[in-house]
Amino acid sequence: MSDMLLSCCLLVLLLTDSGFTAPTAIPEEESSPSPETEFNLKLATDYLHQYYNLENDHLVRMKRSEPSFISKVKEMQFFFGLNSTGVLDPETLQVMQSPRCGVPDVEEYSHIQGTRWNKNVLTFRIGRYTRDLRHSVVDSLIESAFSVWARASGLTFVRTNSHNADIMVEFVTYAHGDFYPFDGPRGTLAHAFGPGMGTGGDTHFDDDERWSAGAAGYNLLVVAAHEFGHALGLRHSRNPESLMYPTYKAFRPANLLSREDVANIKALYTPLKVNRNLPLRPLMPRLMQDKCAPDMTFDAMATLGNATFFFRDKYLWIKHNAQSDIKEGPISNFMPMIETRIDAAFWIPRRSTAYLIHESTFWTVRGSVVREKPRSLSFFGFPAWVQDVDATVHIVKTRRTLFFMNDIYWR
Ligand SMILES: [Ca+2]
Ligand SMILES: [Ca+2]
Ligand SMILES: [Zn+2]
Ligand SMILES: [Zn+2]
Repeated sequence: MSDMLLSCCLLVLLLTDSGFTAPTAIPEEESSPSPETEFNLKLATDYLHQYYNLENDHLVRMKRSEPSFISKVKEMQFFFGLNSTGVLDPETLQVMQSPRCGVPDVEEYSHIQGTRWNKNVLTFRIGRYTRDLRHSVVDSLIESAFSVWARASGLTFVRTNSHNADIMVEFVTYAHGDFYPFDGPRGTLAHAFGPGMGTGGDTHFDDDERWSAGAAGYNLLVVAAHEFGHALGLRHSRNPESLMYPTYKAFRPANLLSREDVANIKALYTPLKVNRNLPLRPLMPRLMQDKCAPDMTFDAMATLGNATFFFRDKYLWIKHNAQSDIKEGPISNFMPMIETRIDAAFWIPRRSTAYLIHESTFWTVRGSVVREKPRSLSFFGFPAWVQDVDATVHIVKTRRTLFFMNDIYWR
C-alpha cells in the first residue's frame, strides 16, 4: 500500500510542479539525462518489464540507480552470459535490441509454460496465415517444425480443421485478444502458451515481421520450431547452442535441436507412469463443454481495455473487440499470479487499470501485468466484515465505483 501512496504523491508532484529540480544527492547525469540515455533507459525498462518481471509503474520514471532495476539488469546479464555488472553497457543494450521470443526468461513468472501434455497425439490448426508466404509454404514449414520435435520426443502431430485443435497457430499483429500484444516490426517475433486447455499450446507469430523460408527476414521454420518447444512445455535455455535460446539466430539448415534440447524433450515426455511427480494442470473440461449451455452463468464480467473478460470458476474467456474468435483457458494462463476464482471485476480507463476481486482481496492488472501480491479490500476503506462482493462497476462519467454485496452497495 505504501508504494501505491508514494506513486500517488509523485504523480501529484509531477502534475502540479513540472519545473521541480532534482535533489542534489542524485547524480547530475540523472537530473539531466541526454536523449540517448533516456532512450536506453526506456528500452531497458520495457525489456526487463516484459522478460524479467521488473515492476513497471509508468507514472514514475525508472532510474538507473534503483536497486530493483540494477538487480534485474544483472539477472538479464547472467542469463545471456554477459558481465553481471548491473550497468547498461553496449553489449547489454545490444542484446536488449535483438529480435526475440516473447516468452519471459525468468521461470517463476513465465505464465506461458511449465507443464506437459498428458497425451501422445496432438492436433494443430493453422488459423490466420501470413501474406508473406504462400499457404502451401507456410503449411510445409509448420509441419517441418513439428516434425523436428516429433523425431526427438515420439509425439505425433496431426493437422486438423477443428477449432478444438490443441495447438492453434496464427499470424496476428499488436493486441490480438490474449493479453500479450505484439509490438510491430522487430522486438518480439512470436510467443506460445505452454501445454494446457484453451489457449494452452497456442502459438502466435507477429505478422509485422517479414517471414521467409530462407535466410531473408525471419525464417519461419526456426522460429516455429522454437515456439513449438514452448507449446510442448520447454523453457528458455541459457545455452546459445540451444534452439530454446531466447534471441533469434540466423537460419541453420542442419540440426535445429542441440543435444540439450533432445535431452530436455525426452525427459519431459518419458512415459507418464514414470512421471507421476510432474504437476499436471488440473483439467476443466466441463466448462469448455458447457459454454453453450442456455443456463451458463458467469462469476464476473468486465471490459478491460479493448476486450471483454468473462470469469467463471478458475476459467476465463476473452473477447477482443477487433476479433471474432474468443480466447479461453484457465485464468492462470493469462494472469499467472491468480490461482483463484474471481468474484467481481472493474476497469478504470483513466488509470488503465483493472481490479479483480476474490473474497476479501483484490489484484490490480495494468497492461498485461498482475501485481505480485493481492491486496486487502480494506485498501478501499471497507470494514473487515466485507468479504464477498457480488459485483462491481466503475462509472466513467461520475468517476465512481459501485460495490454491491447482498442488498447493499457502496460508492
Ligand atoms: Ca490450445
Ligand atoms: Ca515484433
Ligand atoms: Zn521462446
Ligand atoms: Zn498471442
